[in-house]
Amino acid sequence: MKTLFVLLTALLATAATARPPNVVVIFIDDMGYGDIGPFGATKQRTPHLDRMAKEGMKLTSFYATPVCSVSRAQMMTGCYGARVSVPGVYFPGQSVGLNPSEVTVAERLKEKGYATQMVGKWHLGDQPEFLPTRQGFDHYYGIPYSNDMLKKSAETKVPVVPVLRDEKVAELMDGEGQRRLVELYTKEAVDFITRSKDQPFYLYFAHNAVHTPIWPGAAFAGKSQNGRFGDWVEEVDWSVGQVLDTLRAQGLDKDTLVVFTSDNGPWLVKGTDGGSAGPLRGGKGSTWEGGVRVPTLAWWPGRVPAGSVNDAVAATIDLLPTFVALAGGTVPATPVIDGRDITPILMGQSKESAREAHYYFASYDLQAVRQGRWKLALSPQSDGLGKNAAKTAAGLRLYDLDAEIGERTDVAAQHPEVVAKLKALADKMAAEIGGKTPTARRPAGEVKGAKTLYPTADYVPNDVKKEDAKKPTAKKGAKTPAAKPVALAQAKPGDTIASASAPQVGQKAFTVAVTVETAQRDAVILAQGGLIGHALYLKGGRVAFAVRHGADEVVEIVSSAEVKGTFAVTASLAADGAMKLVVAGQDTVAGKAKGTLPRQPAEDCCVGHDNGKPVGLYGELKPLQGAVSGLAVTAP
Ligand SMILES: [Ca+2]
Ligand SMILES: [Ca+2]
Repeated sequence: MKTLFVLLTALLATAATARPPNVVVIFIDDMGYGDIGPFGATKQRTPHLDRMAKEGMKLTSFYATPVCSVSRAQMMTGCYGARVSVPGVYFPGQSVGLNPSEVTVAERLKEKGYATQMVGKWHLGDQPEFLPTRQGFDHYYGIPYSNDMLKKSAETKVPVVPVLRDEKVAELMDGEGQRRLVELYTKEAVDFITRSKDQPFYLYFAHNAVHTPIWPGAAFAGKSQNGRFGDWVEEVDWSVGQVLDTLRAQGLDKDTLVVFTSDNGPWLVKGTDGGSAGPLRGGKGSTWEGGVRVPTLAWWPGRVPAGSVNDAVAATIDLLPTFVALAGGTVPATPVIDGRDITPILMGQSKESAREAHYYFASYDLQAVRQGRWKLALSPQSDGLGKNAAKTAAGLRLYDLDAEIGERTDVAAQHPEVVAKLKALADKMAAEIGGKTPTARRPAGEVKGAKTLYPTADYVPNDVKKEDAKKPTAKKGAKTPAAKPVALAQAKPGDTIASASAPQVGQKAFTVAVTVETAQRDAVILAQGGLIGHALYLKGGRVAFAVRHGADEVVEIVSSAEVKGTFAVTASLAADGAMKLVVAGQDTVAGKAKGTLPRQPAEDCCVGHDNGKPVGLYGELKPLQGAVSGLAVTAP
């Protein structure tokens, strides 16, 4: 009798703890709301995603954040980026990253016995302490940041990105080499699934596609009706098909939840190399819907209702608690997370958001809040990163997203009670984790002696950069270094000068002079700064000069004639904001910025490239292949 009882108990235990589902997240970089078939794309074909949607659920109000690293932090921690001190994008060799003490979804699933693998773009810090293998992943294969963050190899002088296997550089990949990326990543993902079929597994598959530069594989190049961007979307679709087919072939389709989503909206300033936000306003970098609402599908045959659509508000922050719940675990009450279990939404049992409201942060600035159909905008919003957009009116604006998804009509005056309710929610959240004096923000990870993952010829040590980053916050009117001409005469394309050592151009008139020799029609000549700064570049064969005062405040002037071969340029910004560009001593154009730059640009001064937030309205962000001479930035 006793034996039988033990046997029964064992059987019941087995039934109660049936194998938890495998979890696969396919995360695309910079894919817009309108870029795949299930969300209305017609220019590129996505048959595998079309099928995934037919067999699963379309989530039409699913949110990432305006930029890469923040969305990835949210996915990993279940928290808004502002809570875990991930406000923006990380660059190679930075001393900061997602704090290793944060408990990631990979760590939580590993605790539950999952095999964990990450393939692709990490972007939560590239120092060893921050890598996926230190955050719960058994193994890692991929580029640890964006595919446009190439740095010159010290050995070959060729701009490359590193492909890591676990924590070691497996390959240094140049631009053209990225044509192999989707295929390499897909093989890695398929191998992992095949190898792990006998235990629950978590695969986090984060493509570098379809972020610029656009490098579709040879089999896809020239095949779509939407240029190389469409080609790369079609290759990503192929990759999704490979993953789903492998799950079917291994008999794992009924045991696996697959979520397909993107990290932010399309990078609109990239033109045909950027995607489409469909009916939404704005793109990457924006807290308008187009910047953050992303095309999302959930698939789990037999569990997620086939062919369903759910418009409940959900987000990357909800994935951690959902996966942990499906794995039979619970997320502890502390440290606090922002996400909630959305299993009832995915299973078609609920059309209600699992959270009281959704908060739209741009860095630490809480710009908007959504509850149900209502979205209250609290700050002026730009249309996107590097986009020359009209600045929106300040003040509270209320949009009815059910009535008008494109956010054009402010209905605040008609619904004062909704405005008041949402404003109160926003104030509470902003006090907690927004702004400069939050009450509940946790620290970022930080290491000493940061360096790039491979010897680079164009890297400025991080501790120098950090000091620079502090300088611009000096109070207005504070003493700036003695004004004197800075000799850049020795600088070559590819050189980077840290902010503190760069020409001091805050709050003063300045002139850039240079002679350029190149056959290119699009290339950066000089870029100083990011959200604040100036840039000189070639755009469609003409010379352009841009002065930027903020995300959506940039004035660009362009020479009237095309240039060829070797030409001299001077560009100046006067104390009253007057801009002047003189090419070859004769072609003169003028413009008007709102004044001098308010402070010294925090980002680097880059010769022949732009390594950070784009200053100029580049047609194409291409490094200069050619020579510069006599480069000088003088601030009298
Ligand atoms: Ca992105
Ligand atoms: Ca951790």
